[in-house]
Amino acid sequence: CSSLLNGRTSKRNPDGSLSLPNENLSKLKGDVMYHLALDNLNFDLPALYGDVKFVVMGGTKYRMREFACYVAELLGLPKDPKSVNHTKASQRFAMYKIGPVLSVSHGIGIPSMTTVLQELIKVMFYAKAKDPIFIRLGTSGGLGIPPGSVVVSSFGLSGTLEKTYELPVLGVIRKWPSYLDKRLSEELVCSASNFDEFKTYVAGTMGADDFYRGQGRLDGPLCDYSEADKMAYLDKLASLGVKNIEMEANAFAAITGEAGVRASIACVTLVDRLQGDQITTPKTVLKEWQKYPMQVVGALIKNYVERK
Ligand code: R2B
Ligand code: URA
Repeated sequence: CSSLLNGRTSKRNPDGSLSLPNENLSKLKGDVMYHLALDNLNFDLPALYGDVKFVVMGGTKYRMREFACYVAELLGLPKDPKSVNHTKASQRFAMYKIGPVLSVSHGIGIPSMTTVLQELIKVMFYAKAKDPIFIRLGTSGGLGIPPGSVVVSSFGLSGTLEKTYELPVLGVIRKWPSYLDKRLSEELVCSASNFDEFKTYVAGTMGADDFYRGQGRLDGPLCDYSEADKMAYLDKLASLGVKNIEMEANAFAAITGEAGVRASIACVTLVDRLQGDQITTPKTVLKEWQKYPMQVVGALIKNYVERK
């Protein structure tokens, strides 16, 4: 596979650093990234994060610490010496830095994820990081594929079956396209070909606003549709090229796209939603499966570091 990591979009400066279109930022005396407990007056962001190439995000603090340790081992770097959680003061999320990699938790769902994502984009902007790549590592429910498979997302689909991210802004519903970087996903698939333990698919991913009814489940505390309705919905998703459902994909795709950062999503599937709703696989097995997207992204990062 060839290296495709140096693509550009028009939103970046010639040196690859981000050029954000929000003119209000230049009028601020200082900018506080509140949920990361960082700001650009008291922290030397270029010195701290100017060398970051990969911002890897995932739901839980635990998983993102594990990913940081895994990357340290892979790159032969010391494990985050004092287990430094760079955002500890925020008491919200966790952020670890290993060489050119930031490993950051984002919680569950679009509002939590987009809050951290937008602050991380600003950190990369102030740090003048060159061509930073954003990747979400996640878990999901699969559609007609074996649990324990990896899906690299080509687009995010909204709960209303559009390839968009919808947000009410100033009282009006706005929509942005939710496609991910094609070449980066090809690179991830190429990395995945190093592993035989799991299958990897490139497909659409639905970003639902809820785990239960929002994903057509029958097992929530509230349910007002039939099993036939659920199956018709899941079949419709599958016919639109969707192979997995999680809770962030369309927003992650849209915000990174609008900000001009290259991005991809690699999720493991924990259940085949065409077979059931509950995740009954033992925790030990789930923990093993959650390593699969880490291995895929880890291989991509190692390849980049070795070629540099
Ligand atoms: C996948 O798993 C979480 C819900 O269990 C959510 O963050 C997601 O996208
Ligand atoms: N995460 C989700 O959002 N849905 C699933 O079915 C599994 C994990």
